Amino acid sequence: MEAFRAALTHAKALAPLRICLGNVSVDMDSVVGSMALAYYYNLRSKEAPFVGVANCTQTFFPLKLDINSHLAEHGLADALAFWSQVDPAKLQEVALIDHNRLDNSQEVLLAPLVTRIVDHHVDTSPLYPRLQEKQVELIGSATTLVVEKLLAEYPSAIDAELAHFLQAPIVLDSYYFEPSLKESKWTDRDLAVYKRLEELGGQAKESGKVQFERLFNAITDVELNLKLGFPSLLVKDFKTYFLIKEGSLGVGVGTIHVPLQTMMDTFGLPEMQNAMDVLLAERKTLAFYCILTNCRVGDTYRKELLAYRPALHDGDSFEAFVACLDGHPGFNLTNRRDLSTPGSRIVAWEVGNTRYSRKDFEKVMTEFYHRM
Ligand SMILES: [Mn+2]
Repeated sequence: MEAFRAALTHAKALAPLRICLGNVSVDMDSVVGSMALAYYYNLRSKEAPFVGVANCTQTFFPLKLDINSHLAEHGLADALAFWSQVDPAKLQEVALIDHNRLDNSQEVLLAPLVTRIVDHHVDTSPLYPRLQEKQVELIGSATTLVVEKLLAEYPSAIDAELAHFLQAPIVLDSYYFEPSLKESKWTDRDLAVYKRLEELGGQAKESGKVQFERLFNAITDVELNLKLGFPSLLVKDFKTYFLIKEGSLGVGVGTIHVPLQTMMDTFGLPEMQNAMDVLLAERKTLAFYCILTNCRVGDTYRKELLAYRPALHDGDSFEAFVACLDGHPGFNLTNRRDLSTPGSRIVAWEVGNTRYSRKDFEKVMTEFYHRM
């Protein structure tokens, strides 16, 4: 861990020339994955070091309760850089981790600099002119792919503490290898990598199950989430999907770990509507906003989906979007409710197939686009 900490802290202290950039949802996989990938590249080459970069501002990052506690626990709070600290004019090279298509806001700026991709999402990448290495495999965690590389080429680089650090996204993304989520949230490759990290001492401090429970509770605690306020919940775990009309009109999807009814009781629908309007006005390329709730009820998970159209947006494409969601066999949406207020359209459902996740919005959007 000492070498990992020293290498990344040193790289961050220099003006970043080469970065490993996680996706804009800034989840554990993106953050740990970007740091691990930077470490791997820096072991492989002594050129200008790669820096692990969280794809957000430094002021946004405290919303990520689980990741902040994970970095602090391992003394790595100073080893991670933020996108807001990077001077794009000085950048020479970008490696994408945990996404293969740049966020719309970064596409023009960074596409000419992308040389490497390590990811586990559906490949929707454009042709990057300088791309040299690309690994896109549909497994549970992008971090699994990076740890596989470290284990194969630099096995002695992972000590017990680093093993414990690296296994966090794998236990989280897989819901600690929840059997019903096999093949959707984890695969045998994720499990094999986790077992190797366990053998290297990742279990010494606490079991993977305990680590999962602790981190998962930091993300999903309803009280802690409500305290953040609704505008923060909208962007805390937020991703945009831009296949509609090839990038001109997108959908933002926020995952929120609070039931819809609890949010409506706490904040009230008018305040929620107002916050979504503000967000959509700020991000001019977004047409609609969706909330995907994900809450644990005992040993099972309950998911709900809400689709929102602000007053000023064209109604026809929203109705087409809602129809696409409604009939989508993947989500298997049930119990449709119309929560529209004067001036806005709000439709909410229960998600019948709780194995379906936000990641699957890529498939939904592709289908929606082809219908239009
Ligand atoms: Mn991921």
